[in-house]
Amino acid sequence: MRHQLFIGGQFVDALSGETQPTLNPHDNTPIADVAMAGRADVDLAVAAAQRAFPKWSRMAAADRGRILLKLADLIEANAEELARLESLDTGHPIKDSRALDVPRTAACYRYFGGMADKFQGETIPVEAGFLNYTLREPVGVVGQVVPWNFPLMFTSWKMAPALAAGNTIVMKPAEITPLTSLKIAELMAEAGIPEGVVNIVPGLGSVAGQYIAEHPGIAKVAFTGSTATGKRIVQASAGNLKKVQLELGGKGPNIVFEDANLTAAVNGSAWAIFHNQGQACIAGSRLMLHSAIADEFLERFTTLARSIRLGNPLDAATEMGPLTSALHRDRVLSYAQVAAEQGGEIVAGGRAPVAAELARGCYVEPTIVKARSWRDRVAQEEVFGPFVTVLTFKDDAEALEIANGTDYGLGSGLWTSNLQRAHRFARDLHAGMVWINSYKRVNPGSPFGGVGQSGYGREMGFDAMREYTQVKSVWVNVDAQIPPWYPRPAA
Ligand code: TAP
Repeated sequence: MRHQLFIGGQFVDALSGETQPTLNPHDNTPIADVAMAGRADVDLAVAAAQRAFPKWSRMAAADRGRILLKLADLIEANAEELARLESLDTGHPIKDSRALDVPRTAACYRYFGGMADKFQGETIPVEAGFLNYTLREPVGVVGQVVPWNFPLMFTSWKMAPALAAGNTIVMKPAEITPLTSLKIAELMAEAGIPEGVVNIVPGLGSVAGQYIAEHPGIAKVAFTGSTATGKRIVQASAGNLKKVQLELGGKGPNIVFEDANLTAAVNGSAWAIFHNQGQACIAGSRLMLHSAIADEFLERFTTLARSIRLGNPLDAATEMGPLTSALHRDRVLSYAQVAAEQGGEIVAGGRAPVAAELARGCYVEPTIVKARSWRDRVAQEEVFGPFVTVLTFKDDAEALEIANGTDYGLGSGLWTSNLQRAHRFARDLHAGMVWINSYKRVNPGSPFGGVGQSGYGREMGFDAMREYTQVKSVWVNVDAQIPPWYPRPAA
């Protein structure tokens, strides 16, 4: 198979002719060759998006919405193909791609399709004789750079609100997981999104991604990925003072108090870290246990972790697939060494599975590490794999100190039956999202994003529409008052 860039409504080769294979992380065999965009291709994509902007932005909002609703229907009609492509390219277990990634993607386009003609400006009560109102205008051409962990869903989180608000798009998927973005481009054309409104340019982050962040023709850049790359994007965006939206890393505290329902907490905490092989910015990667229940909890949690079925992502029985690339697998495994060097205890995993059928893939066993201190590297750095660091605490004050003791502030969770404690922690946690007696819930209506080194701006909900629009304030002199500043006799 061979895939091209999508620019100006056409699938085209990169001007350089360059391609790169995308690999199946189950066995590292090539799935397809994909064209790699360079700077000249990004220039073409920006020019196409600029040409498409006037018509798309002035189209009746309800008509833009109707197109997005049709796209949601087409995603559902092509659900199985999208689920298989996503699993093949990323390693997501097919049961998750079917039950979560594809339905959530359709739901996101449907939500913002419905939102398109409901997001509005305001009238402001100002001094007598004047009408003041605001217009929410699209920003222009937006650049969007997404990572490899949830390519299908994350492109919808970025493209749906941007399109509903009337922007046009240059999107760069991660070079290792471009396949579902290119399939969505095809469905967008079928849904009636005019040519040039969405342009997809797979390519290297250091080339195509960096140039999107620098490009003078792009008015805003929205990025999901590592904090280090996010900072590079902020620097690159300074040339034309782009709006920047960043959804970066996390080291989510998942706190289990002594009064929690342990069955629910064990199950939810396993989901918090092991879903998608732990490759999630909101993963509950710091499991914090009250000392009174720590031993019992850890025993049950370890038994559950060891029972998770690893296997080919295309097998419907698989509960955990491979990590998305060999490079990343090696990075995750290197943290077992980091843990050992700092006196941590590896309770489970910390290695690749030994089963012969998994030997060529990017697999890592569910890994549980007891850290000596919450200041250790394994309790501070984002590992981004099936790797959970266990910490204990003795009371609420210590729990809060540990939970807020990182530079990140994205997802967080707590398990307790004490209502006041639950809301007190919801207030005091340094985080963009808090789940109480649950973990990792998302919905297109609920704002998603972080604080501190986890970035700024919010995806989804009304907040996403605010991110993809700018406010214009309009003043009207309705009583035709003559300004009093230079009183002179009337002519
Ligand atoms: P990043 O470098 O942040 O990659 C994310 C996206 O940014 C990819 O599309 C990448 O392109 C692109 N990119 C890379 N350099 C860029 C630049 N200078 N300008 C613009 N775009 C650029 O992440 P990674 O290296 O793949 O993973 C490293 C670590 O980042 C992970 O271990 C994890 O801790 C974190 N991470 C976090 C998230 C989330 S959801 N917050 C997602 C992925 C990774 P290419 O990949 O095509 O080069």
